[in-house]
Amino acid sequence: MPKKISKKQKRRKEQNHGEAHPARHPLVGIIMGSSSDWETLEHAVNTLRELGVPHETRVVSAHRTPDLLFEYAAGAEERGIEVIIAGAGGAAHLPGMTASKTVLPVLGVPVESKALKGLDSLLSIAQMPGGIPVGTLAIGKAGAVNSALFAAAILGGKYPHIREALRKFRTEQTNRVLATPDPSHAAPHHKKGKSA
Ligand code: RP5
Repeated sequence: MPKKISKKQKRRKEQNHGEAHPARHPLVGIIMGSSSDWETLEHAVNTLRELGVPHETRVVSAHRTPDLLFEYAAGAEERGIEVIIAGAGGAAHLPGMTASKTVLPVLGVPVESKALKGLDSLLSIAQMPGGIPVGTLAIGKAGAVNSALFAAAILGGKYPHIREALRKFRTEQTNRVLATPDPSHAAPHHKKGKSA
């Protein structure tokens, strides 16, 4: 028999887009190999903020703090994290090693490296052996933004308000493109090299 809920609970549920208690604890863990990766990963953070997705951010290095990496990855599920975004550059082992210690979905963001422009990061993250998947995004800012959108898409199956936030983001993006059909009249930031 369905459980009876009070008027107050019903009102709160309606305000919360159908969920009695929308999660306030971090659902997405964003980790990065170095604080130098922040200028890339901050785009993931900004996008999650825009979508209203609770998240946490940490520097966790596969090479410099391997024990912390194991602790973070192994404990994330128990702490209520549902998706991990891991960004790293160069010999980017962080996303793969994280994925090896958890069954949570891990999204890898290849950070653009100085020596090889992020191709090293991309291949290190994408070329996982069969059995331990890492969802690999594009190099740099575009990958960071998309990792957040992808995390929201995953969470949207369980949290209707996140799915609706994502739908709104997409509609607004479409409307922005349609609002400027002629690039010769566009604002200066539409010039080449400024997009994600
Ligand atoms: C990787 O090494 C990090 O993810 C970073 O992209 C790269 C360089 O780190 P720093 O030398 O700038 O700390 O582990």
